[in-house]
Amino acid sequence: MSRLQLSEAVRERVRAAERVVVFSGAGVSRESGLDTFRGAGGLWERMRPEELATPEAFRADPGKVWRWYAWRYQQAAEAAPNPAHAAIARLETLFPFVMVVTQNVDGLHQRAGSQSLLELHGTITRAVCERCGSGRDMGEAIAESSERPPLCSCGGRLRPAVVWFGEVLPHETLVLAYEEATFCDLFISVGTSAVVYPAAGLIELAHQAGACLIEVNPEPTPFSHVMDLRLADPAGEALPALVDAIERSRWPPTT
Ligand code: BJW
Ligand code: ZN
Repeated sequence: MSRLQLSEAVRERVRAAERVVVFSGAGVSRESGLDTFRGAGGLWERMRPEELATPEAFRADPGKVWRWYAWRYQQAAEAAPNPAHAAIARLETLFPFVMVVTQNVDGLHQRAGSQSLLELHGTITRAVCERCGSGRDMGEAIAESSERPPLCSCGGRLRPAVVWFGEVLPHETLVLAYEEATFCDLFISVGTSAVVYPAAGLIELAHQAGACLIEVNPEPTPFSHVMDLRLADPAGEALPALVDAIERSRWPPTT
């Protein structure tokens, strides 16, 4: 993407911003080779969500669900963060407070260097016991048993530490995310279809709170019409250009 020129209005709001939230979804990891869920080529085109991403699916066929997550764990482990993850991490050098609120479970934001991160839908890097809740490394659990979920020492079954449909999101994480969205000055939504709740409600919150809203997504979303700026390019191109433009708009510093 060529040099990005922000409008005068967005430039001023970015220049004055102190608190930033980056809200990310599967599209941010697309250029790392990981599949999105919805849309052309997405995971749900091949598999139905209710067969894989619900507690009922796990109860009905634990081996099938475990093998699917073992495959996705392997993919994520072999993937590398892309320029979008790197640009998001770079924001922490430009603003006093940055929080990445991700729906992704792949661990790529951490590996790109983002320090402040809320994982709304959990992580694929951990497994957790269904019965006693004790956790362990997902890679070790898969190495022990790749075909079906291994058992915990308490006799319970291990499952990936992710949030399935119908399950509640981790309470403290969600409360913190609500706070960040309510008090941020700049909210950047990237690579999410923004249809899964309560996560997508963060956009509504930031909008109601009067934050400057930027969306990075080749496709429109239900929130595109409220955005102050929409970049309809792949995140790996748009985000480095956006963060460059943000950096220029914040120079020289006001203090
Ligand atoms: C690019 C790109 C590039 C492509 N660059 N962009 C209110 C209304 C309606 C329904 C509900 C509601 N509240 C709750 C619900 C039910 C349900 C829900 O939201 N359903 C809707 C789908 C209809 N929500 C839940 O069940 C949640 N729990 C809950 O609400 O508990 C309370 C409760 C419990 C019991 C009873 C009642 C209430 C839990 C949701 C958990 C979601 N889990 C998953 C799986 C996680 C584990 C795993 O990874 O396997 O999370 S589903 C899946 O969707 C995953 C994602 O995190 C999530 C969001 O998807 P995301 O990231 O947006 O990806 P995509 O694929 O949808 O979009 C990718 C985008 O990228 C696209 O727009 C592309 O254009 C774009 N893109 N290339 C930039 N290069
Ligand atoms: Zn246990």
